[in-house]
Amino acid sequence: MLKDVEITRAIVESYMKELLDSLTLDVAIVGAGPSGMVAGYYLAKGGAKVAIFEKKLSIGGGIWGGGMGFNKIVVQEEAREILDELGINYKPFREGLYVADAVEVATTLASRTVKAGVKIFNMVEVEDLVVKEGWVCGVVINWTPVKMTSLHVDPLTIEAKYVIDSTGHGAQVTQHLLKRGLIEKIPGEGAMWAEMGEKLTVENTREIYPGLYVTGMAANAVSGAPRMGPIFGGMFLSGRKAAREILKKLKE
Ligand code: 48F
Repeated sequence: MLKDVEITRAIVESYMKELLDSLTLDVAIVGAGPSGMVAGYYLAKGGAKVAIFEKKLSIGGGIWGGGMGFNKIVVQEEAREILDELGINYKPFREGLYVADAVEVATTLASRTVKAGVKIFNMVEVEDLVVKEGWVCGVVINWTPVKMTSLHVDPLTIEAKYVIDSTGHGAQVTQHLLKRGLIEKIPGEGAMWAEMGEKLTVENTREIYPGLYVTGMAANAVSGAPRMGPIFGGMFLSGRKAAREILKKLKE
């Protein structure tokens, strides 16, 4: 016999177990877009305890729509090995430039990330950072519907050795440091220039404040570097770079 309340118990018990297990993390990633998920994948593969908090119901960020809703994304040679590592198919467009199906990229990347051991909490918005003595050491979370309806409901807290701002164009998480005067400015992304934007998104992937890394478009937004449109190699390389740097520090 299938009891209705049994379904509820199965969901509540298993969710709460995972939430309790994620209260203390090696790395809390904010945003399940391409750079955040790739970072999560490599961190988990490297043995780190990592969770991603995504405010939307769906994961994938800007992957799904490709360019203007034409659901294809472009990836350059430098990032091809990441597609291979993840088992994502692609077709050469010309030498050194490849096209992948946006739906396959979003679903396969999400699947590989979760199977690597990353817990993704969707519908959870990071509304602030925990900062103590000049070090970012956690995130402040709330349900997205609470934020959307502006209900007066206090949030909860997750402790993490490192936080990654993978929130894309707005650098939502780093904004909290700016508003408190802990960093000087966030210039915002520059005008479209794919080649430069792709190069700089990887260069700008860094620890912007003790304990806080930026990846992907957030890395360019905090550095005033160009946007690049639907080419994604830089996003993947940025996520991998942040993961590698954090793994090194976690082992120190
Ligand atoms: O924007 P997004 O895809 O970030 P990305 O990894 O990739 C950018 C590309 O998609 C594309 C591009 C070039 O290739 O320019 O735009 O830099 O994903 C960011 C994710 O963060 C979530 C948001 O819903 C999206 O899924 N997000 C944003 N703010 C918050 C958040 C927040 N405060 N809490 C939780 N999730």
